[in-house]
Amino acid sequence: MTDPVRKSRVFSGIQPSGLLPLGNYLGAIRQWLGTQADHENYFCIVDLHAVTIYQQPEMLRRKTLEVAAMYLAAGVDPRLSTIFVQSHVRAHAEGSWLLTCVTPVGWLERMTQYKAKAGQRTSVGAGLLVYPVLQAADIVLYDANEVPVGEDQKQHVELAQDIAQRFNHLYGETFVIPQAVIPASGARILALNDPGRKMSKSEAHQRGHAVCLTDDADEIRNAIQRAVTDLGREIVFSQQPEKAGVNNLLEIYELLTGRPRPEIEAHFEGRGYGEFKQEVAEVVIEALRPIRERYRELTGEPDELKRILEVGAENAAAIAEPKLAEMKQKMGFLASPRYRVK
Ligand code: AQP
Repeated sequence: MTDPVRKSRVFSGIQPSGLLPLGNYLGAIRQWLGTQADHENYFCIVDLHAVTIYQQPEMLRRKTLEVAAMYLAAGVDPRLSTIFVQSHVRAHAEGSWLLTCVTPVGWLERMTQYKAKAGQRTSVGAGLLVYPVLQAADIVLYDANEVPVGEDQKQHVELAQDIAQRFNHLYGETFVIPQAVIPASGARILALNDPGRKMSKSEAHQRGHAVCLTDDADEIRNAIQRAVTDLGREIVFSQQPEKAGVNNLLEIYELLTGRPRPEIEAHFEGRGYGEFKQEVAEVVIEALRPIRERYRELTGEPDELKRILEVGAENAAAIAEPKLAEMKQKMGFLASPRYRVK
């Protein structure tokens, strides 16, 4: 299905539902930077996903621009990558409906994120159940080969594979089957105050849960100094549950310094947790400083951000709309001049 001369295509996105925590940066955005030069990249601000949970409208508008600013500040280059807002390309919503109709409800009820989020609520919006189908549409409309995400999204990308295969089976070869790309380290950055859970945007406002990319030096120092570790003394990479807090801080240190694991363990050998946390905090502060400064400049230029997003939406629609037209044609919809693809 993939055109042998086209570059491998990458699609990924982040919800504009809050301040971006370090987990989003290490699990997703940092991976994106690695594919910019030699892949065709589509990095989306997935606002249609964000509204599966109520968003205060003015906040959603603001957060959408803030996430765009954060992509740029973190190094996503609009000359190399298409940056756009999901709701600006209508094919996502329409394609999602078409895919919903080929998706058994049992596949959606199996999703662990749905079960976890639905379990926390008395009333569950239907969007929460079907949003993995929207995510599948996001990916397959671009015939994306690679989907760089954190570990929490692995199951959703596998669902996108199943949905694409089912559509191909019912209506003939239409979609490339996407592959999740999950980093070896940083795939699941844990909550600093509870290393049994992942660090997440929706909880980033809780004291001590996360470091956000916009935090200043004192906020970062405080969060890391308070990070939950264990009663032991060994500063070593370990998959043992009781070492999860230390392992988490070590992974953050590893990713931000690029030093090999044995060298890091040797560096911290014999040192106490207090000193260890201090050094991790300084590394995080220095790594985030340029991002925070650039972010501040960019949020002062909303017109420029909107211009970049407009160009991005045009580029994205140029790929997604013909794919949607192909889906509709294959499914048997009567063509209409009102829906002619530009
Ligand atoms: N802790 C994490 N470690 C590594 N990667 C992560 N990602 C998210 N958290 C971590 C990856 O970041 C991308 C964007 O995901 P998202 O917008 O769903 O972010 P979130 O922080 O998970 O957002 P929410 O709204 O707070 O969701 P919940 O409540 O589900 O945690 C994805 O590639 C994701 O894998």
